[in-house]
Amino acid sequence: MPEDTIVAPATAQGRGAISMVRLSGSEAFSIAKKIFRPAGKILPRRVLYGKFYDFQENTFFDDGMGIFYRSPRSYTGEDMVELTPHGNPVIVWRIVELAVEAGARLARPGEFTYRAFLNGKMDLVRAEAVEDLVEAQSLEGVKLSFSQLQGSLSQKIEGLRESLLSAAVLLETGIEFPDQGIEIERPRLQEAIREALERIEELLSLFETGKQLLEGITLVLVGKPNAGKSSIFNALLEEERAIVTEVPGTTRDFLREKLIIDGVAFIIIDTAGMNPVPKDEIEREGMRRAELLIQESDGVLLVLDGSSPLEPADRKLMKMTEGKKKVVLINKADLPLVLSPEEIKRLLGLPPLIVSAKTREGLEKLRVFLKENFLKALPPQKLYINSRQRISLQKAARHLKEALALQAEELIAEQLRGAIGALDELLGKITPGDILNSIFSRFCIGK
Ligand SMILES: Nc1nc2c(ncn2[C@@H]2O[C@H](COP(=O)(O)OP(=O)(O)O)[C@@H](O)[C@H]2O)c(=O)[nH]1
Ligand SMILES: [Mg+2]
Repeated sequence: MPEDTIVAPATAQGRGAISMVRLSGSEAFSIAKKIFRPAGKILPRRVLYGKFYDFQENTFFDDGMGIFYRSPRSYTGEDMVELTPHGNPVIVWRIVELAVEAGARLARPGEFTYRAFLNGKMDLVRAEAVEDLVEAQSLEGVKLSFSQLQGSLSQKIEGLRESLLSAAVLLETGIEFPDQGIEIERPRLQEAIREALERIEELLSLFETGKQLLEGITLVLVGKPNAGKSSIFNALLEEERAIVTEVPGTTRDFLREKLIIDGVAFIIIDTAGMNPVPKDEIEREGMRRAELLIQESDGVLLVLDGSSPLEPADRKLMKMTEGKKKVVLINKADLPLVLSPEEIKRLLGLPPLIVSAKTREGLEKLRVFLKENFLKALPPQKLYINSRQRISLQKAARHLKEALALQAEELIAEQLRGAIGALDELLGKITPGDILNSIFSRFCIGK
């Protein structure tokens, strides 16, 4: 079936040295040739210099490079052209317009990758890795998604699927042809299932780290009014983002900023109107929201004012953040210290860091501490799973656990098939269309 030809800018909007427009589909070459006039013969997969031609106005309007890819040797697996004019959105959109005029259709977000998936160029896991690679917030996240794109997870899943499939086939053959003497060794079967289950649980354990590396580790600044939360927020980010005032409780909304420490992204959140001893409904609401934020975060930075004694507000926050991963900061170390670090350590069971947002004393120590304490160990094999993949793996694990508890061979075979189905779903072999649509429409490439 000849697919319609799609076109879209492949680079982000904005000005720069160059930009790229991509075309894919059966008419990609003929449409591109109307707009791009190469100096020489068109050779596939070669960088060609040429001029951009406006066939409506009969003028040349730019020059640059073009690459023509013959199906199936292209990103999408279809005939594809990449045009690289100068980086001006006016030029980019004129090329897109002309391509549409010549018969192409504007691509939907993610459609190039969707076509690559449909044409067997990549499975669903790799397609998702493309999106993660573009969205990753830190270098570690980039490395991780690139490794995923290379197929590290896909290969693991394929391997699992193979071993479950051969177990299922063996079982089913034994059931269907009982007199052929196919002996199913139950202990070996159990062992195979148990091993598969173990490998799945191992993959499931990667979820959190992957999320942290790709999206960043969220940390909420917690402390009574005037403890110095906003000052620390600013000092960490080295810019005056949050409003620092002498009137307690003045920061009105949540501020989120990204902080990269050695290639790892942290999302630091400065809370609004956090007052653990609320005076009115607004402050009560602020506190409710802060509590939700704390629950959802990966950890908290508990800020104490070192220049004044502990107050009920401090104790309340300590109680509220009990069991949460945290760093305790004794701030305002440039002033005479009233709080005793030993007492804080005794109260909270962990040694506080002594800092000053004003002089920046101790902030470097804080950065090192964050990097070393908040990231769960880096995954040794550079694997991760996203929440969609986690659901499929959980489903597979449930089937395998069920299989281990069963006696009748028919029933065990059925559970194995269920587990294989869940893995197929993960790889996109049998994923329903609406799920695929929602996955690919998230892509920002080609938008
Ligand atoms: N001396 C001193 N003052 C500080 C320090 N950190 C914050 N402050 C002051 O404490 C007050 C409250 O700070 P702010 O960051 O707005 O506190 P928040 O309510 O917790 O966000 C301001 O007057 C700050 O200048 C510090 O390290 N040393
Ligand atoms: Mg503040």
